[in-house]
Amino acid sequence: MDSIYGTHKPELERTKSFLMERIEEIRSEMKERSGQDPIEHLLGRIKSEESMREKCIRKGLPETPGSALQHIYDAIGIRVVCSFINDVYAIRDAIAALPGCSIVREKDYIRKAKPNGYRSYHMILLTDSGIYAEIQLRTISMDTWAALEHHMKYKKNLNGNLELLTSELKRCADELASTDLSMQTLRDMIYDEGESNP
Ligand code: 0O2
Repeated sequence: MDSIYGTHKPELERTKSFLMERIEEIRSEMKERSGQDPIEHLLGRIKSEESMREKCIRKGLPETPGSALQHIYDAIGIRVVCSFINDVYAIRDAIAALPGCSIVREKDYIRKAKPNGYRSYHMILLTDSGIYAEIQLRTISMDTWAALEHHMKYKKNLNGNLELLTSELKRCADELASTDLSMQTLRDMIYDEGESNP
């Protein structure tokens, strides 16, 4: 079977590397300025053939390179996981200012969480070479929660417990969000204190 990406896989790999290198540069600059690494970890992937085909079907699109590259925007997915919320927004601003690409769409699921408790900042970028990429920015807590919720979605035999699990996950998401805010406040206090007492 032909690839869902046609002959464009190398171009996708190059664009993914280009964007990840730019984010590493943003990371180094911020680290040099503040003395702290704003990123806990950075991941990039090309969506698997199977997952892209499944997404085309789900969206009622033909399983073609045109759908995968022009109508679905996350053939390239990059995840930036930060320790603190302020770093998420600082990196978002730096990505928005990058030459060589523009923002097509943004969703702030941190300020406005999804009803299930999902939190993350999503950006869809379009590079000057016409390739789309989805960037997800989130804190470690948000990332841990999303991973667990993702596993639950694919786990069978939860029938009886589904309602309880869903409401408990939502409760955990809200508690983690509140802890993220407290941790940010503590960090601000530690560093403000440090600056006034050199
Ligand atoms: P995968 O397998 O993770 O890539 P889209 O479907 O992307 O065209 P939509 O629905 O507006 O448009 O996208 P949204 O809301 O920006 O979400 C896109 C991606 O965010 C998802 O990709 C997930 O990775 C993640 N995401 C969104 N909502 C949730 C959620 O409730 N829980 C978890 N764990 N992740 C979520 P895919 O393609 O659905 O899946």
